[in-house]
Amino acid sequence: MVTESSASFLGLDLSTQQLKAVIVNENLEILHEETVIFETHLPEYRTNGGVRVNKANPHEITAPTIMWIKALDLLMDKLIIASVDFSKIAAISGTAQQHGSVYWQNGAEKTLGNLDSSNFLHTQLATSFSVSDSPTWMDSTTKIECRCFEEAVGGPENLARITGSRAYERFTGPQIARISTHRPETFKNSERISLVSSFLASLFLGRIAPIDYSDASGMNLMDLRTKKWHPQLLKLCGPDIEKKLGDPVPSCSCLGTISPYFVERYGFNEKCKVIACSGDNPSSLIGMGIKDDWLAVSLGTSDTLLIWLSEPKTVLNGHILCNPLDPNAYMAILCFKNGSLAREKIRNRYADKSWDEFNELLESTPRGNFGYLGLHFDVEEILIAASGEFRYNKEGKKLSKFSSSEIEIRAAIEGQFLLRRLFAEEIGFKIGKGTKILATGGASCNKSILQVLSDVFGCPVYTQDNVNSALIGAAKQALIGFNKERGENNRADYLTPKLVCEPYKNSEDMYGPMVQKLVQIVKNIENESKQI
Ligand code: XUL
Repeated sequence: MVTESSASFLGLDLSTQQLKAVIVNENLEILHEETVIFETHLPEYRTNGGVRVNKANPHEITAPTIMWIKALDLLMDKLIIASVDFSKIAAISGTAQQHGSVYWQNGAEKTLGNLDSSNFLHTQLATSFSVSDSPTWMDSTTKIECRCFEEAVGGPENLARITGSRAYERFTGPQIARISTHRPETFKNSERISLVSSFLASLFLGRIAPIDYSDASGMNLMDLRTKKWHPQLLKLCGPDIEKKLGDPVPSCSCLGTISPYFVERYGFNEKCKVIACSGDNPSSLIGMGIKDDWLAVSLGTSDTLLIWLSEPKTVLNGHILCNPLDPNAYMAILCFKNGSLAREKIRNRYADKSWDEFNELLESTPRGNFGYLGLHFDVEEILIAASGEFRYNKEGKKLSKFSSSEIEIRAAIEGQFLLRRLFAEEIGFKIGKGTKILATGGASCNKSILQVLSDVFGCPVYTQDNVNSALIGAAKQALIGFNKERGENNRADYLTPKLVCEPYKNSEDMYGPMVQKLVQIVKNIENESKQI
């Protein structure tokens, strides 16, 4: 019997490269953590970083669905070896890469409900998928379908207003439409279609789990405001699609109790609750504990900004999703491809590959950099259709290079954060007295870089110890869902961010006008790139 004092919560993260589990207590203190890395622990599936790129069509990037299930079998064994007492787990939830899709073969739900607890999941579910390689978020094969989605509702603006995003190739609606037109028989033989998150929940539930509102808003299919599938868009996905998808449910809903398979095989309590799983970005928002006065900035290979919004804005750049913590609120995601790789390139070129030297040079230049600004798009940027290096002086005149390494370094870092601020404000982030930034990801350990972030946004910057916010978010979803089911409120915040730097007093006088200038610069860059 799960008692109040002994209850623990299991969170899973089915991401592109690995499957992770964390077990926490009611204070979100970590009791156990285990990982299965697809490429190294499951080499038989021959993936690179967990995915396969089709040599004949490099836009097609998939992952073997059954590999994810075998990873769960392995992960459960690792948790047994770590002496986890499964009977104490009161609730389970999960997070997964967004947009990817899973196609269940006719009859799969019956198999899922009648699993033999003496055998692995992956052997029993080996023939349960009509599409053996799941399209992932990295896939970009759906240009044609994207056009159809936008045309069906009168253009990209309308699609963004209805679903939160203009059509994106990795979004699940266009992905499903591609399968139904290219492989109509396969589509017909698909009893149900899941997102990767709802697929994960289904394994624990023993039946096909519904999709939660937040992850559903990454499909170009759901009306953000009504939380219902949009009929005209649904039609583009093929016959009987409504039945195949099922109705979306509020995030953190309790879906039911754990399947007998897990009770018999691992000794879970039969009352253990399965809470709706979600996408990694919504789960990160939960894991970081941010509220409406916070901006989360993840400084990784790419830089991602998560923003709490009370109203959905219609923008062509970025994504608006349903907020996983508040059904009346929304969240925005802004993804910038040129993050750490661009910072490292600058370090290698101008600071002799040393972060110490880089920081020294960055700190030796004045804030505002005499008006010199640099934008480095080594790979084509997502929110600006451009690639290349761009340098400007105070008057907005284009230059081919700056006069010193320190000016190059500050220009590049200020350029990155000014650009992030421009798009964050455009999508509805309001910088005010109480606004704060939570920095995560690899570069968040660099205080000199965080100081520039703080100055450019005019907000204090915090960090927190727990790095895998999506995973901790999944465990928190389990806790939230469990408490909701018992009619109890949740404590708002469990994690305690640490203040790292505060903006200098006059920073807004410096950077406010620079953001304004950037509006025209971005327009010029886009026009230039169109002409090439
Ligand atoms: C978000 C997106 C990625 C994936 C990564 O739109 O495509 O962040 O969720 O797992």
